[in-house]
Amino acid sequence: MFLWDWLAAALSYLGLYHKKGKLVFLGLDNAGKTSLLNRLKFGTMATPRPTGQPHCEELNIADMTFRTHDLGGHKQARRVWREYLPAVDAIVFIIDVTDSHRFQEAHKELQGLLKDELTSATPLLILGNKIDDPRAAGEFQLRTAFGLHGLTTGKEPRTLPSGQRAVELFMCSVKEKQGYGEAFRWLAQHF
Ligand SMILES: Nc1nc2c(ncn2[C@@H]2O[C@H](COP(=O)(O)OP(=O)(O)O)[C@@H](O)[C@H]2O)c(=O)[nH]1
Ligand SMILES: [Mg+2]
Repeated sequence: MFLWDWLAAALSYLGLYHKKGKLVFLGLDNAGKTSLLNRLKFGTMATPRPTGQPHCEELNIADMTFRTHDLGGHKQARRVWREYLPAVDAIVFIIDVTDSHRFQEAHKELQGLLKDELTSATPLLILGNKIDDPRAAGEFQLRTAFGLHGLTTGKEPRTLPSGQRAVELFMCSVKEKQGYGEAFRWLAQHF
């Protein structure tokens, strides 16, 4: 298969073929953002990382731009990704579901994002990643830890009342290629 065919196939799988927009992947370090980006880029988990951890990576395929930013840590980084937010069409917030010690830290970041007036109408996909790992928290447990009961707007395809922000949690494994296809197809119908 030619590279172009591969990329077109990858985009159609995600419901993003012929779509135009900017997506940003946010989450604590180690959540799986770079792995997800590489899945889109090469279809592999390989993480070329010769010079330490970049805080920001970008990928362009056709009319779609994907960017990753690590959350948490110092204010300087926050300023950088926040400047990018007004241009963003959809947000993907990734959580490592095996790392319950950092749920509180990740929850704080998610709360900050939910409160941010810059993106109060931007569709938000929350990915609970690494469900292949035996230590993974279940979906209900994750919804409880992140205060998502009653907050998410539903996995079924439907049009939301105007002004209502689309927010939903999907569990996935970037490693095992599970769950994120459905999640992106959900996201794609909201922008
Ligand atoms: N078990 C498992 N490990 C994963 C999965 N996705 C990513 N990882 C691993 O988690 C670590 C951090 O991933 P990375 O993409 O660098 O996270 P980032 O800091 O958010 O960019 C790496 O060792 C990945 O191989 C997954 O679905 N399952
Ligand atoms: Mg990374």
